Amino acid sequence: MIKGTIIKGIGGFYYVKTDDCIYSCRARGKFRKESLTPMVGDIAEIEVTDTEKHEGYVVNILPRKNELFRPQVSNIDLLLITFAAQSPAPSLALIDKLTVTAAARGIPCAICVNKCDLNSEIAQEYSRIYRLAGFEVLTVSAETGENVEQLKALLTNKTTALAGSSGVGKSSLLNAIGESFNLRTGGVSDKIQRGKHTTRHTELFPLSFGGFVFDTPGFGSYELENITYKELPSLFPEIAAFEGGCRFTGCSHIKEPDCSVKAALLEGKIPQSRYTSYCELYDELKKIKEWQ
Ligand SMILES: Nc1nc2c(ncn2[C@@H]2O[C@H](COP(=O)(O)OP(=O)(O)OP(=O)(O)O)[C@@H](O)[C@H]2O)c(=O)[nH]1
Ligand SMILES: [Mg+2]
Ligand SMILES: [Zn+2]
Repeated sequence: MIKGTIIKGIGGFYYVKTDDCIYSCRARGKFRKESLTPMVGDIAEIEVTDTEKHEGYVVNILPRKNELFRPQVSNIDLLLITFAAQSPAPSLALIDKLTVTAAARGIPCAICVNKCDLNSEIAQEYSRIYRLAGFEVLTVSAETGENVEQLKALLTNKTTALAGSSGVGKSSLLNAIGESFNLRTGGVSDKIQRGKHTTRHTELFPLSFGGFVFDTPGFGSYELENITYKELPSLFPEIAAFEGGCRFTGCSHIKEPDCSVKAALLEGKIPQSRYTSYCELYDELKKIKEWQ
């Protein structure tokens, strides 16, 4: 039995990179029985069936440090939530769902605002919002190379997954860091300002300067999973930071009087867009709870 990392999964085959080479493997039937699906990023134990053709079976998956279902990745150190300053215009609601999901799963995240060449003013505004919310933010351009050195520094010596909508430039950014990945990139449709879903599969790449990075397919929408409205305040770090002073314990920070979170919002210490996302998600999650 040998050990390797699943770097790609396509059509029932898992590509497992060991110290020597890449094996294409199927998963043993026990995975179906245990309803456990191998994920890109997993450390797998494989049984080699053909040493020349580099084929085998995945027979075991080592316990995951963490996992995300969208994008589907495991064992990451950082989720780099990526969006474009414009083209496509970002949905901050979607970005905030990603930060909440990462927080719920205990995964550190940072924000990458790409295409700052197209509108540096608005890129700075997004940067201000997410810095105020407590995140590390990069404003970059895959096109001009602006701050790509900072991106490389952030990626060094850790395993990072780029995540975000289609067309924001995830693959372009990985091409821009100079690692000869030659990833396919696609345009953004003019009419509806949406990406073309160019990247179809999640893939894990080694970095020559140390570390690993996942390129992932972009999404059009994003839904929260397995999160309750009660835990939502703790998943917005900038809200959690102020909630100690509310008059009511269990304050929702929406309608109650004497709420220290709303006071912080009025003082400009919490970004308005983040608070709006919080209120929308709170209502959404509360409805789910009421149905059940
Ligand atoms: N102006 C400008 N265009 C960019 C920049 N980065 C990427 N693009 C363009 O944006 C389009 C989409 O880029 P991709 O790298 O394919 O985007 P992606 O996030 O990988 O998209 P999916 O694979 O569909 O999820 C391409 O036409 C790129 O040339 C940038 O910094 N500035
Ligand atoms: Mg891509
Ligand atoms: Zn409150």
